[in-house]
Amino acid sequence: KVLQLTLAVIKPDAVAHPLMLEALHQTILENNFVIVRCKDLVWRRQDSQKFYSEHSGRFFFQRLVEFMSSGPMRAYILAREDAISHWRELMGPTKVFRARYTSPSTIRARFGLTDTRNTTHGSDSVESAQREIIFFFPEFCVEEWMEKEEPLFRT
Ligand code: DAT
Ligand code: MG
Repeated sequence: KVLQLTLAVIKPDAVAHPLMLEALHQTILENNFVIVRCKDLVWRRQDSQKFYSEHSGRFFFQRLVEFMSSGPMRAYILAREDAISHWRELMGPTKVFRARYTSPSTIRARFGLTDTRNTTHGSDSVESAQREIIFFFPEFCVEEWMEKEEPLFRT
């Protein structure tokens, strides 16, 4: 198993509720993720459109863009063994109602409001993690971090 970085985002619906934000932050810590970077930010519509461009044309795209630029979000770079799949497992299925049915203990099942307002984002592959980390943290260099910091996790 290898150390990975992933991008995790707490979306505006969850940031709007301080106790939910705190619960999600605790979930990150309890699951042995190292918080490499963390910041709060607000997207403009253009940021939403660019980040989710793969979904442009889908019926939910406008709703998604409006929602993601509707208020503050919190973004994390998280490090852990298998960080990408582990965070996705904790989030559960994209669709909140499916999540409640199939995996009720997941984040989206517990806190999600609708299929769009589903509380959290997580990268889904090594390539998307790299791209999304740069999207949120343009000053962060993944290669440099791996070179300098990754050895510390082995000792
Ligand atoms: P994920 O966030 O699990 O990677 P995705 O990449 O397929 O899911 O979609 C991105 C976001 O778009 C998702 O978190 C919420 C929204 N979305 C996806 N499918 C949807 C649907 N069928 N109805 C409403 N919103 C949807
Ligand atoms: Mg996705």
